[in-house]
Amino acid sequence: MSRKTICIIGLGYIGLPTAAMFATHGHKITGVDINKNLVNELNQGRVVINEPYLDIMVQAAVTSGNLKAVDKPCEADVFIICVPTPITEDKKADMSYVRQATETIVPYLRKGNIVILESTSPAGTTKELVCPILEKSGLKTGDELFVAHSPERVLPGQILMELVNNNRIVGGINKESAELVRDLYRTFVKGEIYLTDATTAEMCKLMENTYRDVNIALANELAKLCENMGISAWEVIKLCNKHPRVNIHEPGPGVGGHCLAVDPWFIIENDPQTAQIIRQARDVNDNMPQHVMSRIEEILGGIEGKKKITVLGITYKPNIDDIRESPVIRLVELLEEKGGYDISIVDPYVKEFRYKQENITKAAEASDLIVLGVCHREFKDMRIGEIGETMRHKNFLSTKDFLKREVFCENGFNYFLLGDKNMSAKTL
Ligand code: SAJ
Repeated sequence: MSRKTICIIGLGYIGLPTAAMFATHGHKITGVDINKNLVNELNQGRVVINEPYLDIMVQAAVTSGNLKAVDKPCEADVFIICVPTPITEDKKADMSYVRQATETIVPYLRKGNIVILESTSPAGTTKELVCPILEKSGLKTGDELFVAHSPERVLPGQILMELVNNNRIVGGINKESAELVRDLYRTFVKGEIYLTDATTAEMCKLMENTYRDVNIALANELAKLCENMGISAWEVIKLCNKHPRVNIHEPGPGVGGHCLAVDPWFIIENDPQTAQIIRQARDVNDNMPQHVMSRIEEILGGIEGKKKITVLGITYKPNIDDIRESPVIRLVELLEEKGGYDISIVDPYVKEFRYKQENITKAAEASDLIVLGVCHREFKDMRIGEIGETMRHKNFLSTKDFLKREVFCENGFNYFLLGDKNMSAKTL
């Protein structure tokens, strides 16, 4: 494809890697963001988000002159909208950023331009919200202005690799739009690119994340069932997954992040009467921190007075610094609301957080319980014997089957695992 000028609105977790990718493949990119600090840093080749190798790629893109950041859109061949679509308190899609972003590009649109919505959006957004705004330019969408939804599908922690290798869906408002957008992404996408209509593409994105959310809810329900039955959900899952058509997900303290805990609500909002399973799954997953809290109360039930709990890991998933919608933080809030707990937190990925300490042994001093919230790789080989020495009561509750139970038992711990019978050193 010939060299294009591309204006990318929103330089967050998706917009920035996408901008860097297009820029290092020869296109000329203007990145637009309302965050002045981000714009300034970027123009110096610096990145404010933490994603492996992104800093190197952005620096290369800025140095080459193919990427610059500004705070207002400008004329271009292509416009890509990558702004957030959060949910409101009452779980409705907040489309204000998409609406605003679309409005800001209207004065710069010219005949023959391409507009792509990448933000995860309720089904129907491209046709019913974006296109009517774009037509204020006087250009006819589908004819003079080519419009598509092409959802991002990348996993935080491996964004650059997945941008290139994942299959991609392009949903055009008509065939020509879809084909033009496919040709553009071909610049760097090595995976397959599948064409469809815009509303189908929007629903695909929502359903991919909903599929995962519902399956995690199923695993969490299994965890609770197994606890009641006195067997291990982890063993059940391991064995079930030997079946060629079964893939049970992992239970855990809940579902976090800005995708799985959000996107299913866009489907529910559209048709709450029909989206029954999706709604229940959301409730099951949202209730997991409460479930972990009950297990904590059970374990510490016999201890009088104030209790100390050390929490290991508070991000929404392992080996990243993102704490958005983290279920472990919800658990910390539940402990605070309940009261009567001293809390200490260790998380090597999070720079600052209340109760945060750097060293596990120090943090665990005089603790009655350690809770493993997130399986950061740094926790794999912690010296549990040494840590246990300073604790008041040697209790360990793991929300994931990540560590070796035997090591805890050898060191005199009561080891508890979410989704498993209440097994302690004494009952082993
Ligand atoms: N989790 C479980 N059990 C599991 C898997 C995950 O409890 O078996 C939890 C994690 O601990 C975490 C949450 O789910 O709290 C979400 O983590 P994740 O790794 O499943 O997904 P995200 O939110 O980081 O990224 C997802 C991805 N979607 C799918 O895998 C279908 C990614 O490809 C999307 O691009 C991203 O959402 C997005 O931006 O929509």
